[in-house]
Amino acid sequence: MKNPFLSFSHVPNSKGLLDIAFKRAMKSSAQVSKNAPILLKAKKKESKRIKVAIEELVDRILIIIKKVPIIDDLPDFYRELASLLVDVDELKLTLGRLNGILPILHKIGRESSKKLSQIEAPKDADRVRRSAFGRISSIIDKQNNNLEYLNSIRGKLKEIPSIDDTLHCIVVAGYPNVGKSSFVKQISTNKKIEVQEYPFTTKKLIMGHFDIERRFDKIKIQFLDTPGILDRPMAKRNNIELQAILALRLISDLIFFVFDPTPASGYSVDSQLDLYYEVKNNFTKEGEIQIVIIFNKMDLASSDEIKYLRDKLNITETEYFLINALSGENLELLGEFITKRYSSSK
Ligand SMILES: Nc1nc2c(ncn2[C@@H]2O[C@H](COP(=O)(O)OP(=O)(O)OP(=O)(O)O)[C@@H](O)[C@H]2O)c(=O)[nH]1
Ligand SMILES: [Mg+2]
Repeated sequence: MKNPFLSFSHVPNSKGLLDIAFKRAMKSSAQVSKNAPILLKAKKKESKRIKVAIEELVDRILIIIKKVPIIDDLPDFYRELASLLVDVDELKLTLGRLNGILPILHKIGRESSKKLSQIEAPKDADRVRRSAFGRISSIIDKQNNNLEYLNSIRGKLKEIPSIDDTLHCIVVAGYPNVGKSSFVKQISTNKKIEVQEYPFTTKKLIMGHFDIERRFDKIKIQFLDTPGILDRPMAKRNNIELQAILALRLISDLIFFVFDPTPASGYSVDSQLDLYYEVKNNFTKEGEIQIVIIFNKMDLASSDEIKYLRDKLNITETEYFLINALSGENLELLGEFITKRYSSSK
C-alpha cells in the first residue's frame, strides 16, 4: 500500500487561511435589486461578505482535518510507524481543537446577521463586518500553532516509504555505521541514500529497489535500508532504532544482517553478535524468515578479523557473503543469490 500520508497535503498557516477567506469575501457580490434602498444594499453586501469568509474558512478547515488519515484505521506498519514518528494523542487533540472552532465561526455568522438586521445607517454595516472579521481573525490566529504543528508532522509522515505488499521486501539491518546504507545504495536503484562516516546517519526507513530480469518480465524486489540498532534492552532503544525493529517485525520476508568485522564502525564485534542473535531469535518467525549474513568492509578486514567473526557465528565459508559495499566488490554474488531465490516467484 502507498504511504497513506501522501494525501495529507500542505497545511496553510493562519495568515494564509485568513488571506484567502477575506479576499474571497471582499470579491463576493450580493444579489440585490438596483432600486433597493441604500441601507438594504449595505446590509446585504456585508452580510454576504461575512457569510463567504466563514464558509471559506469552515470548508478549508474541514479539508485540512479530513486529509489527515485516521491513524487507528491504518495497516499495522503505517499505524505503528506513525506512532513512533509523531505523538498520535497530540495529533488527535490538535484536530479536535481545530474542529472546535467551527461552531464558534458559525456563531459569529449568526450574531453578525442579527446585528446587521438592527442597524439604521448604511455605514454601520461596514462596522459590523469589520468587527466580525476582527473576531474571526483572532480565532484563526489562535490556531496558528495547531496549523503549524500539523504541517510539521506532515513533513515527517510523508517521508515514510511506500511498501508494496505484493512485492518481496528485504530488510537490511545491523549495528550503526557498518555500511548498511552504502550497501543498499550500491545494490539498489536508490542512489540518493546518504552515507556518512558517523553512526546514526540513517534516521528513517529508506526504500530502494532491485530488479530481477527474467525472459519476458522483471521482478521488483524491495530493499529497505534501516537505521542502526544498538545491542540494548528494547525499552532503552530510541525511536530511530525502533523504526528498524518495526521493519524487521512487520515487513521483512528476508533479512540481510550486515556486520563490520573491523573496528572501523566504532562498535565491537561482540555487540554486533549479540544484536544478530536478538534479531535471529525474535524476527525470523521461527525460521520462516531467513537471515543472510554479510561481512562488509572486506577491503579493511584482516583474515583474523574475518575468522573471529566466522568462528563466533559457527559458520562455514559458504554461509556468509564477504563484500565491499563502497566499491561493490562481490555484490554480484548477492545479486545472484537474490535472483536465484526469487526468480521463480510471481
Ligand atoms: N572501507 C570501507 N568503508 C565502508 C564500506 N562500507 C561502508 N563504508 C564506510 O562506512 C561508513 C558508514 O557507512 P554507512 O553506509 O553510512 O553505514 P550505515 O550502516 O548505513 O550507518 P548508519 O546509517 O549510521 O547506521 C561510511 O564512512 C562508509 O564510507 C566498505 O565496504 N569499506
Ligand atoms: Mg545508514
